Amino acid sequence: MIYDVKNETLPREDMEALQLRRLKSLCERVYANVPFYKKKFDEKGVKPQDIKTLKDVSLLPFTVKQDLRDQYPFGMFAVPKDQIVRIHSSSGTTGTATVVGYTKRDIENWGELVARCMMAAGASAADTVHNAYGYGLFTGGLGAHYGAEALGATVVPMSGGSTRRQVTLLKDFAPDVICCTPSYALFLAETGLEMGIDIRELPLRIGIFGAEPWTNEMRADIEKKLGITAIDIYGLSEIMGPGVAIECAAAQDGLHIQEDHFLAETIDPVSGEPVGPGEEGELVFTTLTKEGIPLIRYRTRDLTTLNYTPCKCGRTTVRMRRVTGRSDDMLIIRGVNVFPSQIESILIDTEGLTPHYQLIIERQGNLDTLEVQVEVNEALFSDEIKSLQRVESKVMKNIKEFLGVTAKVKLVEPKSIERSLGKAKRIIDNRHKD
Ligand code: DLL
Repeated sequence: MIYDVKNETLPREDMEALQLRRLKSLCERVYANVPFYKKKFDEKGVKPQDIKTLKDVSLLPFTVKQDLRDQYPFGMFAVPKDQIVRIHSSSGTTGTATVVGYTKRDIENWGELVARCMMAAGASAADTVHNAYGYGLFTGGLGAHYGAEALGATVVPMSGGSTRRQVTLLKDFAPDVICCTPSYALFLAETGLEMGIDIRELPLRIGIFGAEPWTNEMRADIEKKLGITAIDIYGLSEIMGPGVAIECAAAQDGLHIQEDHFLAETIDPVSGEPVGPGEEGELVFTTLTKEGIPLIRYRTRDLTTLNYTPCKCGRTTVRMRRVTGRSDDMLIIRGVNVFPSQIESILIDTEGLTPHYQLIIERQGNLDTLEVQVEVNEALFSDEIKSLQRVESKVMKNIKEFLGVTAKVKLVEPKSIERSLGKAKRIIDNRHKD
């Protein structure tokens, strides 16, 4: 089922005409109202009137996270403060927070877009949605909440934390849909088993998971352990929050970008030049309808490919391959580029290991060292030492063979790696500490 048939199935020419119209008006708006953009446009020698085709977007300047930090807190807003009805902020792991503001219309659009996502995931107005994304300054909680309400579903505004209580309510309220990070979904399944509640036996049907990278292997694991269909939802605070793109349940093959609101490009992260469809690049978004804090060519740092081929669900919107890494998450271990997701795939594919892991990077002298700590499951834990050693060397061998780096692999006890209630912390990089 498609929530907004008209806008989600526009023929390509109509979509592009709509995008161009919106892009032109966006450029006029930011040039007139945001001194930061006026300066950027002037420095590049580009005027709003220079945008004649969609391809002309490449004439426009990029925006990066640091720009939002430099304009902290409200310098990028394009409307007077009295039109802003909501603020969200992402703290990030480094540096000053970034702040985003929404007008009433922005909030309405966001609700509609997340409602589209929920329907694409297979949910309907008849469903109950257990929302375990954190409420507060993080966009996950309120974003999913307003979307579920716009859809007409019943929302349980659980937020993150109180994991045992979450499991009890999953049993008692029998929701059809759960929203949380993929790593937290696994933690819920694990906690359920400790409490004698097998989530697979509950009516829960659909999980809408995002806010952190995960792999297809992890999806298979979640689907098995929770007995649900696991759908990938993508978004970022700067652009809106959750709901920028979503997988459809029909294909589970790439995430449909809400192109009537967000113009997507992929670029070479080093040169900044556009890359072609199907080629991996950094995802860049221009917000076509945002009023509070419209952004031009925002560099997400997320790596993906764009796929314009038709999808069997009937939506015509471009699909992005799931994001398995960010250009700034890429680890360079002794010169070799390694993404945490590549290691995750190897771990999950290994019998006896769990998706709970951490990567610890140190520098000894001038050499980087990578240690992979991964929890074993109960069965392997109670097996002989010899079996543990066999698994350790198998993982080391696979990492060496597939990724070309030498890693120390340390198997750790079940449940010894700290569980996160939101985004999982997978990387501990001690190289840049004094
Ligand atoms: O994480 C918004 C969100 C909330 C998305 C709930 C989905 C569900 P930020 O905290 O600003 O916003 O973090 C945005 O998280 O640039 C990606 O690197 C990463 N990310 C978000 N969704 C996915 C996903 C929210 N499905 C940053 N797969 C983004 C991979 C994701 N990475």
